[in-house]
Amino acid sequence: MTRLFASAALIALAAACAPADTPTPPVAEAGPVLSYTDAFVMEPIGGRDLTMGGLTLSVEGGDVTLTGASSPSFGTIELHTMSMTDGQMQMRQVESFLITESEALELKRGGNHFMMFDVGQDVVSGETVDITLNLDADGEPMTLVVEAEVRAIGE
Ligand SMILES: [Cu+2]
Repeated sequence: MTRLFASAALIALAAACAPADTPTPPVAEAGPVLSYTDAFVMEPIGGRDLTMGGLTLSVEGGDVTLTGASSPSFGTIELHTMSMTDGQMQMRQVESFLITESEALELKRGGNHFMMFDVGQDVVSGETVDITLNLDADGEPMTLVVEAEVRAIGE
């Protein structure tokens, strides 16, 4: 009787450790997995032909580097940082941004951001535009298409 009880408890424990609905992929196939939130683009102000955008990009399973971005809605997208120079905020183009498991990449107004040039007619507040992110995962190129919401100033 004692033996039967012990076996049942062991089976219950084993079942709890390996729930059937969460299969574990083989380690060899597990690469970095990206996810994003808050992808946006600002509607250009006063007919200007440039604007900025951002998103929060997280990774699990390894570090990745964001090396660039492109979109049918823009001629060019650059990666920019903001820094204080002689008491003035200045932006500067950079080659890449690193994203690690412990530190998500946050591109936003007033900080690191996407800079967009040659803005298409479809970049209108309330619409969404697709942006393709080019990434590098330890030498392996990756892409991620994100859907960015177009916002007007004040939204
Ligand atoms: Cu900029």
